[in-house]
Amino acid sequence: VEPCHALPFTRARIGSFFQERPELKNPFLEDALLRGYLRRHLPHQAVFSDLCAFGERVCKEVDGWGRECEVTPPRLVHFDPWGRRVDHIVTSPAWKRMKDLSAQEGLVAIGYERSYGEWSRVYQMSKLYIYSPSSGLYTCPLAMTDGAAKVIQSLGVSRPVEEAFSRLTSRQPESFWTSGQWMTERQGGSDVASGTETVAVPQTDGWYKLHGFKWFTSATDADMTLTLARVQDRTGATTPGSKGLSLFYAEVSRGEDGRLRGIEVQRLKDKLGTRQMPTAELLLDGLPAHRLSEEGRGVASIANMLTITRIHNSVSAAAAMRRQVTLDIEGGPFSSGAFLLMMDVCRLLGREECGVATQLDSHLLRLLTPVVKLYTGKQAVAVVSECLESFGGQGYIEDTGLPGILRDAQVLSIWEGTTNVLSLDVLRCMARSSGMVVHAYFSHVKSLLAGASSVSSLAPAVKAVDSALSELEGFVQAAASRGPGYLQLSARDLAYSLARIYTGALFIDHACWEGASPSDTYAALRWCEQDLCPVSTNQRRGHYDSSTTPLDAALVFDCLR
Ligand code: UCC
Ligand code: FAD
Repeated sequence: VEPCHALPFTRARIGSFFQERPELKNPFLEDALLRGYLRRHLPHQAVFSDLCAFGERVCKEVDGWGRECEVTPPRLVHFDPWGRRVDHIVTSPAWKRMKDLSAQEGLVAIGYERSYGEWSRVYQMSKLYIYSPSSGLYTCPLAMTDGAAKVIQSLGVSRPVEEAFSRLTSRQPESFWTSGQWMTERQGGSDVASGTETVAVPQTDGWYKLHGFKWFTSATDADMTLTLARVQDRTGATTPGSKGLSLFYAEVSRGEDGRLRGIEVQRLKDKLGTRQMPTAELLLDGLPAHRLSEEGRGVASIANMLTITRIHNSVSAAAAMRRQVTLDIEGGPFSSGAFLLMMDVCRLLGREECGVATQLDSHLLRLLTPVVKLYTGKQAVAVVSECLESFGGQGYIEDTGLPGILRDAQVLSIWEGTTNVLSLDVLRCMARSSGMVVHAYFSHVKSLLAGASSVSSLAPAVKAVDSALSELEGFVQAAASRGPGYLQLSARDLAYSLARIYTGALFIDHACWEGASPSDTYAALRWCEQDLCPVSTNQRRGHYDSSTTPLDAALVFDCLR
């Protein structure tokens, strides 16, 4: 008989194999593509030192706070012990530390200080990219804060929003403010033009009082918000549709009785993911507000906020994929593609904000903002899911922290405009620019390819992008004569094609750079092996023909039998 101590699985012995816990290392030092991109475009020692130090802070300190936010979700206290209504949203100490950190590290401020001119946005977004997967979703309030600052700056930093602007862009934790973005109401968040019921009642002092119900308000512990409402005339009437919407600024503050001024927090949402962050339903019952836009220009005025938050969304999507890939191995080309596309949009944003954008840059920024948001949002769910699976059963175990990444990824394609709605936004900007946006796209992709014409190792990739581009050109010309219905049916595939072809050109361009590595070339070749122009493939299959639509509907609703 073997002595007991030599036998495995006996008494207290539980076997010798333990799966290694994935260890987070400095996300800046671990990311060759990020460092390569910055070496190429923003080779400032101070930026590298800051990102390296921040990366160290993220893995040693901040990542733990992010986990603390996940396991200590916010809760709502409606009443104080004596029965008085307080509507207090209690957040974790880690969530509060995230706010201070965001100010100290300049996570919003960098975009407005513009110390690196047109590359300041690339610097800011690089920092957010490192931070996002460890942030406990604090990137959500930061996105809205950035968006609010952008709206105020574009409409004019004057009273009474001067102070708000300086707080939103402050590096001092004691003065730093975050903003909300209250758009969605119960009748629907995509079509805010018909879904918004909130009314703004003019007051004698020039301010307004808002009455309405906001159905989704995230990071509701914010200090202020931007929101939409319909101004009532003397008879109490309002204008329906988009033309009746105006943009308002409101502070979230408490009166002497401790109650929120003009707001009741109905409840916190019980969400699939993003649990680290409060998302509330709010009754606005006389919320004091200042009208920021001209009457009826609410949607056009908040569009700047949408641009910024959609870009932040893409940063988070690319970062989620990247983090999963560093913890595991799946999804490499997708995470790199998302990075290049997202960074290029940040580059364009920086150029526009510094007044150096050409017309082509501005058209590209308008077109690529919905494209990058919708494409990376969808990719993130697929890539994160695949990475989870590669951990086997452990990927499904809650206290590994892995499932939360998948839950959080799912929201990236819903908020800030769903995939369908952003695909329609692509059509909107194409239609309203009399062909200029499309022209900018084609000529920029061609110029990126031209730079690679003599690089033989990239020839298959160049050929693939070039032929996909011709197919896309053919599709756009043919679709123009078939009316808006045809384009709407193809809108998703069109947006995906725009994303894949443009990303292919960016991969090629990056691989041509003298500092590029062989793996950059390989990544370009791999990216370009996929169907780069699904809209053309599906057009050939007849997917958008009028005869196909009723069949598709029948298939979905199962009435073909
Ligand atoms: O979800 C939300 C917050 C989540 C938390 C934050 C997370 C941030 C990321 C963090 C990372 C972790 S807030 C709710 C977001 N809601 C949406 O995104 C709404 C989605 N729906 C749309 O985007 C629709 O397309 C609408 C609402 C914009 C459509 O409205 P209208 O009124 O029907 O649109 P119109 O009539 O076509 O356009 C009205 C004006 C036009 O300007 P003018 O009048 O000058 O011609 C348009 O050109 O608005 C302009 N416009 C735009 N401009 C419309 N969309 C845009 C745009 N995207 N960019 C520039
Ligand atoms: P709907 O608009 O009803 O859409 C339902 C479906 O119909 C979607 O698949 C959509 O793609 C599709 N659809 C809609 N219109 C069309 C069309 N014309 N053609 C084809 N398909 C269409 N909102 C805020 O304002 N502030 C916040 O802080 C905020 N935080 C959020 C936090 C979380 C966690 C979530 C999940 C949502 C949050 N939202 C917030 C709301 C979010 O912006 C909306 O959920 C989103 O815009 C979609 O609106 P909806 O939910 O009303 O869906």
